[in-house]
Amino acid sequence: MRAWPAPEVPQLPVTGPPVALFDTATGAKVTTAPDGPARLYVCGITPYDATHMGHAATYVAFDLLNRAWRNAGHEVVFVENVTDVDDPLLERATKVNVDWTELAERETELFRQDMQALRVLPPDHFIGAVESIPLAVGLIERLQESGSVYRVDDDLYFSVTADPAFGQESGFDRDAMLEIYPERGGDPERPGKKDPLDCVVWRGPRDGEPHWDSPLGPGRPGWHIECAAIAREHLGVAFDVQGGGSDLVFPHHEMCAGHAQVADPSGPFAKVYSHAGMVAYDGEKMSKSKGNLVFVSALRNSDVDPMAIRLVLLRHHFRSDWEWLDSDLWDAVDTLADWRRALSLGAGAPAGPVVTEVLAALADDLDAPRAVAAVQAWVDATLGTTGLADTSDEDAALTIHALLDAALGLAL
Ligand code: 5CA
Ligand code: ZN
Repeated sequence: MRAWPAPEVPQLPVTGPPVALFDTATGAKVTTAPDGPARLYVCGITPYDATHMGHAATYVAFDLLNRAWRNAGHEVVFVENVTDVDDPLLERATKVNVDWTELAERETELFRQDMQALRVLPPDHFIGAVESIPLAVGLIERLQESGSVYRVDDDLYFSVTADPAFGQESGFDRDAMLEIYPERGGDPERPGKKDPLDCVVWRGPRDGEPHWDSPLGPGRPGWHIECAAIAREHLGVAFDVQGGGSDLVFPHHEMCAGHAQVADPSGPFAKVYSHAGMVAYDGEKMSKSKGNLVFVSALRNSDVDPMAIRLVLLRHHFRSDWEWLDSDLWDAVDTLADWRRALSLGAGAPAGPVVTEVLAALADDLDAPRAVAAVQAWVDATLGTTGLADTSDEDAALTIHALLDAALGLAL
């Protein structure tokens, strides 16, 4: 499907360092070393409601990775899916009595506008679950050939034991998996399964649900096979980074890895699994099912500067869990007013060390709070609030302006 228009990104005069990321699978920081273009897959939205701050935080985090790679001199191939057919979308469509395809199209369009406003670079391939059904069917057929798929009534299940590396992505032990599985769309109690952790890859037709004809029989793909199939098709084996929120560590990314690794055991699904922390509101994880939401579009409709929203997100390390506070938004608005004032002076404190520090911070597991602090120190020095400003750099504002845009996605 169509993505959203790409913003202009300035080219920086210096090259940033190699990008390191914390990897969920190994529990260690790993320096990414793309072999050719850097290959990134980020799990996209299930479009049944508007983009909330949790989604925005996750997509801005991986946008920082995209930018850090580009600033380090890499080309990037970025793929993102849209889960435009799945249980929560169908349930919501039924509840509000709207055609599920209309709901999905409407919310996907709103997401595009939100991402554009936040200056998130668009994916090169923005792929819907429905349009990728042939890919999912192809992958399931390959899994059938390897003997890792079995039938329960009209549904097809994947045997998790077929992947010797099953469990390595999340690092969860079996008890932890069994506890969390039913909370995240799993069906451990379904009679007829060989292992309670096995997951559905093809769901036979149900009354009132859409289904498609296929060589597997009529039905629709499971959630995990969707991302595994799209990522394999567009990024191949052992791509650089699989990204998403930490609520996807298990089962989603574990199952995706399982499907892909059984289909092609020549390498891991992804080299690094990177996960963003959860954003809370009113003391609980912000989620469509709980309804404790702050929407990007609602703030945009109230004339809030999207760059202020982006700055609030950047002030939290992407891997930490944090709570959205409305007061932080107004702080960010004030901060941006200071930053714009400093940039309007033209000359300012030396910009070179700020460029080095911001690129180094972002290349070190996307440490945006450290990058923001470096910019703030430059603004303070330039505005003379911390001691004497050294206004020896005539082009400081131009340099910082380009840096903010290229590295942090803040166009001021
Ligand atoms: N369509 C699937 C992924 S294939 C899905 O999880 N969709 S979603 O709409 O529920 O979430 C979209 C992305 O936002 C996922 O990466 C998810 O991990 C992330 N996300 C959801 N809620 C939050 C939150 N409260 N804080 C941070 N990230 C979140
Ligand atoms: Zn996914």
